[in-house]
Amino acid sequence: KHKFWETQPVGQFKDLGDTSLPEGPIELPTPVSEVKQEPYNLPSLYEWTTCDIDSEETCAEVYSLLTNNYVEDDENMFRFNYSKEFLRWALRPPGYFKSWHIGVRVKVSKKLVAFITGIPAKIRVGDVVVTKAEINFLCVHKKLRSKRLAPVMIKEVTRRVHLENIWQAAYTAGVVLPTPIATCQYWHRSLNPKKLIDVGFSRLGARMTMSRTIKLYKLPESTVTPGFRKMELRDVPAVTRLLREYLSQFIVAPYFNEDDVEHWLLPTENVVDSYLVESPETHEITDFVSFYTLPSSILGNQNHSILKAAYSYYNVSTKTPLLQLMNDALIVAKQRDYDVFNALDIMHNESFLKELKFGPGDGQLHYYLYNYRVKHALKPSELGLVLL
Ligand code: MYA
Ligand code: JJ1
Repeated sequence: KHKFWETQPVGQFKDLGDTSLPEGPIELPTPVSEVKQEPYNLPSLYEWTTCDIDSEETCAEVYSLLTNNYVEDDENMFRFNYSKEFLRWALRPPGYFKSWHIGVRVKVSKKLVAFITGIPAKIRVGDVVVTKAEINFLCVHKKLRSKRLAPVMIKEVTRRVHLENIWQAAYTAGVVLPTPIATCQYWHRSLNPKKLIDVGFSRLGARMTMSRTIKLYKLPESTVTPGFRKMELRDVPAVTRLLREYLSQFIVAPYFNEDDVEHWLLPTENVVDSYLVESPETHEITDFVSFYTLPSSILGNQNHSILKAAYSYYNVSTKTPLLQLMNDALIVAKQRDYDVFNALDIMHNESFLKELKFGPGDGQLHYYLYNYRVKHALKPSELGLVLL
């Protein structure tokens, strides 16, 4: 059934529930000198390219490939539209490798027709800290689908990760593959219900009118938590301490240092937004909320072409109730004209989703590890990791 995935060091469906298998790496590393030195073979019309995402021209090519060919919902009404600034942020964290930003071009025309990326990151699984690659943005042009290009791209990124002496990876997908470590549900909070209904993102509920719906989702004009403000560079040490302590309660979570926090959480206009609560008395930083900006193209609507979506990222509550913190995040997102605020049912998110009028979406997100077995699948609430 999975001709490719059956050959890979991932948990196999047939091993589900076999508790005799040990937790940890499935295959042992080999010396880097024994890693295949040449790229995998592509069909003869295509060639590998390393994408220099710093180059405006290359970044625009990647942007356009993804904008026209990346992930859609199950009814093909919306397609992720990651911005160029977002791609640069997502692909250049501390210690990134340019060689892990891999494209495929048509030899004759040089047109970019496929893409896959890795970035290095540390993750903690139980008590074990693992250096891994996070794989994302796997995309094959619509006209080249089902030709088994994806397995070649996955093998090639694996080879380049191995060349850096890294042997594990994490990734997420909307499709079921062997074998998810967790399956999470998307939830959506309407901020601009009229537009969401007009474009088919949501529907008018039974016995609801448009004006009752607008009233239902109304939010205060301004945030309510005293000491709520945008995160700044000077906050990096305190936010790192807060986040590390908070993430230690989840079974799988990133293992962030200050450089990571500066890169991933310091606000970047239209990419990532972070707010914190600084106690007006002690000036202590007690709470934190963040979201990233990922618009979707609206396919085939006369009146609207872009859906502006915020995605819940890392949130920490120690003093302010998480419910209140997230309500303030919704208020900020509404002020900034987002149409919808999305969240997964991971970490402690279940505690606010229903009360803050999020509704379950029709999409799921499956989390995977490559070459690392976990004994039991995790509940979403045991997961402390957000991939972009
Ligand atoms: S998830 C986002 C994926 N992208 C999209 O959904 C965009 C729209 N779709 C496409 O561009 C294509 O449909 C893609 C497949 C490129 C997805 N993850 O070439 P094919 C398997 C993994 O004929 P195509 C993200 O970016 C499929 O089961 N495998 O198919 C994370 C089959 O194998 P098998 C996938 O449709 C990516 C084979 O590919 C996925 O033309 C993580 C068919 O190949 C998927 N999302 O192209 C990648 N979809 O026969 C893994 C299909 O066995 C990383 N397939 O069932 C692993 C870790 C690597 C590093 C390790 C380091 C140590
Ligand atoms: O956005 C998603 N679904 C929306 C739109 C559905 C349109 C028809 N298919 C949805 N809307 C309902 C919202 C409603 C608001 C009021 C309260 C009740 C709910 O459900 C879904 C997620 O739910 N998104 C996708 O399907 C996109 C793909 C998700 C998989 C992503 C793979 C990521 C790749 C990783 O790198």
